[in-house]
Amino acid sequence: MSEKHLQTGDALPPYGGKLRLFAMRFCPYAERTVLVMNAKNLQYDTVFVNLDHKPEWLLNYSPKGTVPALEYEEGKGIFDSNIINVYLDEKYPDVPLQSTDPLRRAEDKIIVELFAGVQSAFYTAAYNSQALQPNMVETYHKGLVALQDTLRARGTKFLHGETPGLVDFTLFPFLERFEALPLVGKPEFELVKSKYELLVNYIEAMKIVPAVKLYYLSPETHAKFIESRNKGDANYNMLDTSGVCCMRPRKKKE
Ligand SMILES: N[C@@H](CCC(=O)N[C@@H](CS)C(=O)NCC(=O)O)C(=O)O
Repeated sequence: MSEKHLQTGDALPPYGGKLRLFAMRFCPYAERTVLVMNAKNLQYDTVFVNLDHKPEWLLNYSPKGTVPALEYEEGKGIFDSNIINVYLDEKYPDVPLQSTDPLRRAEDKIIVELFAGVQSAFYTAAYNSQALQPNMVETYHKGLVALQDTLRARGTKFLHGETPGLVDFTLFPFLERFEALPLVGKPEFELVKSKYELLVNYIEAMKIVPAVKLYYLSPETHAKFIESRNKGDANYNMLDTSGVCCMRPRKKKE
């Protein structure tokens, strides 16, 4: 998979006959869909896009210009991580990621809904720190304590059960990024092990789930991206190695 982000003026690569995901490598919403597609063992292509200089064709798949968007058939797209993920789960039921119990599905949605305040505090801390208020740090920790309490009450390895489900793949991309906050000067957002033992163990267990491991990035890498974006020059292609190839060792001079 090339990690190069296509931008304005770049051509849309030819359709390869598989599902195709439009994403940005550091976007937590796009990661939700990547994890779901990996967990379901789906064959798919990924096209990364530069969100500061969007390719014109992105709007054909995502009218609001957001990622993720999924090309489910040539030229036809749907967008929004939650919409895409439920679609994928219903369309490809071999590896089901939601409970069959409607009440449990509703409870999972409530977990995601309650997490929104935590997410939003993260975004402010990472990308708009002048606007950060003490009550946002409080909201962040309250939300995480509530999440830990839910994990404890469910008593399973993951929120979904003994294997992760949609609810886990929806929250994890944010949990992955929270560990970068202390590295960008926000120590008050650290998940201190003594307070968050169960939650930290859960995060560690998620990191080694094969669907996650394939796409996981370290806190240091996330911190680098956050810092580049805050300097006004988001380094989308930080991980791209497609240009670094094919250098033959030079012959020694005789
Ligand atoms: N509700 C959307 C949110 C997606 C979203 O906001 N993605 C960001 C990137 S992480 C985006 O595409 N932003 C558009 C932009 O920066 O112009 C979803 O769940 O897919």
